[in-house]
Amino acid sequence: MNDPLYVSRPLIPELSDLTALLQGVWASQQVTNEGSLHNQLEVALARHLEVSVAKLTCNGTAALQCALLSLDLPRGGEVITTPLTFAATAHAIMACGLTPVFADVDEVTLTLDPAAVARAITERTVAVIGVHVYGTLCDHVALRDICNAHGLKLVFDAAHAFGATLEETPVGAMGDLSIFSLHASKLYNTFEGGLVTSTDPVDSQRLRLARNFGIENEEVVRSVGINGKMSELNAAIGLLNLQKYEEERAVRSALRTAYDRIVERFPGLTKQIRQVGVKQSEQYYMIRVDPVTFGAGRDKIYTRLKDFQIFSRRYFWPICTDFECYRGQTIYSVHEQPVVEQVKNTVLCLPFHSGVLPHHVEAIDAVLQELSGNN
Ligand code: T4K
Repeated sequence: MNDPLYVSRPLIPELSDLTALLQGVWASQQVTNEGSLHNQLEVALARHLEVSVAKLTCNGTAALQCALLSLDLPRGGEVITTPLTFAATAHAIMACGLTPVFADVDEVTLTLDPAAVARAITERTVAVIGVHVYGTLCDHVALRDICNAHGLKLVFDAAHAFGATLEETPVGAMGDLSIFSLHASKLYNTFEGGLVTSTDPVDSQRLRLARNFGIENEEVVRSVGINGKMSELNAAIGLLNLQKYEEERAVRSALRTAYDRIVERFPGLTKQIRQVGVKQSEQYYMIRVDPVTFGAGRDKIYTRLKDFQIFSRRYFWPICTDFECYRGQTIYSVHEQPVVEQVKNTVLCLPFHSGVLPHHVEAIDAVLQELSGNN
């Protein structure tokens, strides 16, 4: 039996490098609460992502919560987002005492459709969260225009888009705030971790308050906050992985090209869009399967790959409005049937990391050939 091949594989630093870096932490006994490595990593990430503010958190969900808390939005306000995302996006809105409202996705990019957002706006709307899903970037200019016109805050969930750029614009500089997940499943990771970025230095102190219970000093709690802090252990991993990350990204970029060549051969399969002027984060490789034209549905491919110990993922099916907690909520759309209701049954993420070897790619190709032959 082959070793299992998963959709993600964490980038892990050398253990000897990690223990060397942790010597100082052990000596100082400052293991969390804005320790030295944590602060070094914030400086390094701000430089790397070309933003003036980069605030670390203990995970991407906490980053979303800290971002929303830092904006001081009125309780019960509505936040428009996409249902084609990880549960965390909607849950973070709820956890901050706000209400998620779902809008449809664009047919091509699968990111939040600005026209659908415009339909979802009410007098209670306070913010929009766009998700750069699979690393495909939202139309940040159109979303900005809508938000400006209605006085709304704009946040980007860039959990999948670390390091992406659109021409001169780094992803972390889009919107009012952007959040990143640095979870082990992410190309650039700290095992568990998150990050909020901004181009406005004023946000720095608000975000620090939000991730540390709102504590300003020993005597003053300024605002509502959570424990969203990153430990020195995670920061050490982050510093070391920052040195290794571009190498992994280059491997994935080559794998994307190899996958694209295969996918292009099959009518009924659509490869993930390559956006003009975008340097991709290389977080996920997503395909869409049209069961009629291809000859088999997405689930058949998913199941058959498992026979070869290849574990693809149907991210993000089920979508948020299929979850019990959001079921029945409207998906605002400019179409009679929301695009996302059809798309959710067609998306499949293939294993995408440097552990994917030529024989894995051949096995995936063979499965596609076998199933497409079932026409
Ligand atoms: N916004 C968006 C758009 C997100 O996608 C996410 C997280 C967030 C916000 C919230 O960020 P965090 O709070 O999580 O930082 C995984 C991740 O746990 C989650 O971070 C991620 N998105 C989501 C898309 O994927 P699962 O339930 O699919 O994880 P799991 O355990 O099945 O891992 C996926 C594969 O990765 C496994 O098949 C094997 C491999 N793996 C995973 C881990 C944890 C490893 O090889 N080693 C590991 O240690 O959610």
